[in-house]
Amino acid sequence: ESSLLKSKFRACLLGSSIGDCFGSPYEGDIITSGEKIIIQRYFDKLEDPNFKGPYKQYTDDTAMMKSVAKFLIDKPEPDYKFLAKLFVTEYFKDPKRGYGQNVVEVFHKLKNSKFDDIFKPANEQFLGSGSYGNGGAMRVAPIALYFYNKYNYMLEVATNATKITHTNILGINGALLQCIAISQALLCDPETKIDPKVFCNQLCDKMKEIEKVDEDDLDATQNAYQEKLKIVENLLEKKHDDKLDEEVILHLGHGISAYESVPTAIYCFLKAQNEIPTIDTGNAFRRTIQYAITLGGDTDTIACMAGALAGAYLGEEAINPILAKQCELNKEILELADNLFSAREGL
Ligand code: 8NA
Ligand code: MG
Ligand code: MG
Ligand code: MG
Repeated sequence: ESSLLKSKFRACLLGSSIGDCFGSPYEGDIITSGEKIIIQRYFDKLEDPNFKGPYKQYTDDTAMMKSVAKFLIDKPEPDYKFLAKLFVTEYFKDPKRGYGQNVVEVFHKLKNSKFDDIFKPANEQFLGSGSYGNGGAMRVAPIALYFYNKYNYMLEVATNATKITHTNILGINGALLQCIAISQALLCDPETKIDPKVFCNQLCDKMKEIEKVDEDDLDATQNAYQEKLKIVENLLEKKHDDKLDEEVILHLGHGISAYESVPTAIYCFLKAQNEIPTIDTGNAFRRTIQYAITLGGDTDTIACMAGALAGAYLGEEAINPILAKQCELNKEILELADNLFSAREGL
């Protein structure tokens, strides 16, 4: 039904930005069990209707996701030069939003070359190997929503939108995995519990197609995400204790590379559909974001990706409006989601 779909669009983009805004104060931290209690209180406060504090500010994750949404809304056909200009304009308008080092260099090169070849600057980074950061994945949500029923085209657009800044195969495939996971979550009925095994296996089958390479290309990264998804599945079967979080960090990661963060976000999303002993809330959306943050590391980006998945699955009813109001751009993000939904009509 179209009202459920619209609610999922709104919750996906809002969930993404909530994860970014709430996770950002903890970015780069190692979270001890004492700090997990502090994070529980932090969320309790954010849900308290009497709590008055400054907005939680958004970072590069939301800034770039906004540009991707605009790119789809404003033009009938994907125009990647337009997207590159949106990224660069947004960056120079407000550069202090925690962008990655490499990506800033790409923005300068794009600007100085007058957007002559928009894929060239990213291609030149890291001695030609390109960035494997999670920047492509953190901003991919609008593409997953917009093209959720045009699978092959969705992959093409997500690939090109990523390659403006990230050309390493791990950066691209990480963005594709997050994109596929969102479109899959979007199609799940929020009234029915997701079977994590089925969800992971579906993702794994799709990554098998994507990671398929020439037989003579024995690149060690060719099964990278399929292997990670198997670890996700295994970890989801284990009983929760403090040691398990350490295992998650060790085997899935919590870093700024796509490889060490996209599977982690998927794990957080699936795990949080059930109770987690260290997190006191009955709300699966909050649990997803809060759990992602308690893993530490690249908290804003992992919570952003996990939040997009939870929103796409659960819809807007699952997001406490009091909590959402603490997020700097909450109104603007919902407007973007509505415009994205409308722009799809006739597609
Ligand atoms: P990016 O493309 O600049 O990549 C991020 C970083 O990953 C780079 O600066 C490098 O250090 C490293 N990296 C990526 N590819 C390679 C490679 N091929 N060889 C060696 N090193 C490489 O930025 P992005 O857009 O992917 O963003 C990734 C993360 O950085 C996001 O979390 C974003 O919020 C940002 N960020 C993270 C932190 C943090 O402490 N976790 C702090 C500030 C910014
Ligand atoms: Mg960020
Ligand atoms: Mg940041
Ligand atoms: Mg980050």
